[in-house]
Amino acid sequence: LVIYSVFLHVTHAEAQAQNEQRLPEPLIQNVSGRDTVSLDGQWTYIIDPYENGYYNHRYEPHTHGYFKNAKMTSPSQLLEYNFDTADKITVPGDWNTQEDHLYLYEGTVWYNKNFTFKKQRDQNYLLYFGAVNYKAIVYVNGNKVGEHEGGFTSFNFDITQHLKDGDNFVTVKVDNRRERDQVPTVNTDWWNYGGITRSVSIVSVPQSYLSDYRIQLSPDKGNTIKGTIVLAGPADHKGNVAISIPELGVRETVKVNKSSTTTFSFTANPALWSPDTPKLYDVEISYNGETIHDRIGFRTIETQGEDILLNGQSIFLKGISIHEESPLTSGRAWSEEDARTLLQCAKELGCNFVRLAHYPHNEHMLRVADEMGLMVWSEIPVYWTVLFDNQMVYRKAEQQLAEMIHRDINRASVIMWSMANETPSTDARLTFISSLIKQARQLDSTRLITAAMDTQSSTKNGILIDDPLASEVDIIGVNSYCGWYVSEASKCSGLKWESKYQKPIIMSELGAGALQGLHGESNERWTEEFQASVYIHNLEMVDNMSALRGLSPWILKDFRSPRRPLKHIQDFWNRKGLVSEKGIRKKAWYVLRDYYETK
Ligand code: GCB
Repeated sequence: LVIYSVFLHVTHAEAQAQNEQRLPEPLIQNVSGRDTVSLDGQWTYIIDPYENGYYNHRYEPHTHGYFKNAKMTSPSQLLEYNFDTADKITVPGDWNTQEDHLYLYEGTVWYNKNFTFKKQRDQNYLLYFGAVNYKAIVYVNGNKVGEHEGGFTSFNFDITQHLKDGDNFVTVKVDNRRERDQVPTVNTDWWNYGGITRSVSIVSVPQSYLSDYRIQLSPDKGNTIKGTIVLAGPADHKGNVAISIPELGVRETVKVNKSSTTTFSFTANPALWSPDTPKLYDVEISYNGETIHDRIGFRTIETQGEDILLNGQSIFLKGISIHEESPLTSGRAWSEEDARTLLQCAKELGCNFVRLAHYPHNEHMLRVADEMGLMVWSEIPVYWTVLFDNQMVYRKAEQQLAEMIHRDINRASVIMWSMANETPSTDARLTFISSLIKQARQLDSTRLITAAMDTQSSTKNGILIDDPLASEVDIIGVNSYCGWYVSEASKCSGLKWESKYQKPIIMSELGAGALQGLHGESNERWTEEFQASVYIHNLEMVDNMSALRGLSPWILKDFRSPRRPLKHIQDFWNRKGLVSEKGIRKKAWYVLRDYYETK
């Protein structure tokens, strides 16, 4: 499994101007378990709505753009930017909630950070970004080292040849403009937070290094741990990879030859990971002088008819949907503390499952979910109406899918990959998502595939799940807003659901909006009573769905959305949270919590 950061958006002119050919680089896994130098903290930034630091007045790429970080060397010199006197911004973090004038900004912002460095002999250095929304062009000491598209996945570039002993600087052109041919496309229901939204670090690796590994319980043999190791780097691959799991008495040596991928398997009897006993094992993997630390849980996941089996046992997924928004700072969430607060909130609701909507969340979320025993639905932002008949768009979606799977392949919590949310039932979309599914299964045959669908048909007394996409997935996700966008709450309990497919169903969304603290009758929209009533009736409804194996109502916490302008009620917040943006519980919280207590 080797995933490459693809340079999707280099125009001919750009390529000429930069005049460079770079080989794609393997994506590195588990950066927190390696030797790193953090570049988090204060950076300086320049807002550049006209991309003046990139293009000249003929709209050709500059050879001396802002990435050169030029300094005045004589009093007569004309220089119209200066990172040394520019304003400061914190990385990681979105720009929208750090500066009032950036709240609604969409466009280019240049980031710069000065740092000192000391190189070690025979080491290679990878500059790693947890995520940059949406497009990043990265320079080290004025030299372009690569670019990346996609706002929620990690990427890295080998910067060894550009890094010096002593003073260095890294410059990033970040552009969060929404475009029709992007993934996601222009139209979503969440805030388009721009910036370097996750951590940045320099990872030190040997000349031949382990870029990627997977270690998991064999799906078919209970007492076997199987794995793959992938090597990368400029030097030849040779020697041994040592894998140790001290608590299991495992000390395995895997011989590598020149080829970059080696598989292995060994006997072991780990205690299985589950929400009740989220057992994780310390794992150490050593190769060529580098030792990588991880904590890995072992479990199996499969479906059988309409059942979902965790470690061979049928389970019901008591879930909640979550956006990656901080309960602490009210911007994009990125920290371990954010992850703990959000997931603890889900635990208090009685959840054993979270749907991380609608894009890959930061790695802390998955690691904390591993620890807390929360099963995870992880998704790529193929949302609503991306350009399904466009090959380039497909490649962008596939790249994000590969990057998501690659990063979290060793997380026991992740039990399913979601390909899409609420896409229209057309032929082009079916082809597009079916290809994604094929790709996902190739990259990871050990997890389940799902997609959230809102394309059911009406029947005389209910709803029929008949979307052809449902025949492609392992678990059918259904988004349905009975009592909010359609019908009335009291009519929902009687709705009869049928499915053409013998597969487990998850009600991946249901819900209603309420302004926390607003009270009234249960038929008064925006009151907590209205929301609670929608929940009461929908929970009665889902109890009659025979193939239902879980739910993840919409949503844990109110979240920012430009689609929600209603003054004094929404004020640009989607109010379907069970808790307010400040974390205060609404009535519907207790309805769902009580329901989960009975399950
Ligand atoms: C949906 C979408 C979700 C929206 C939600 C809503 O169906 O999947 O992203 O935020 O409805 O509030 O309308």
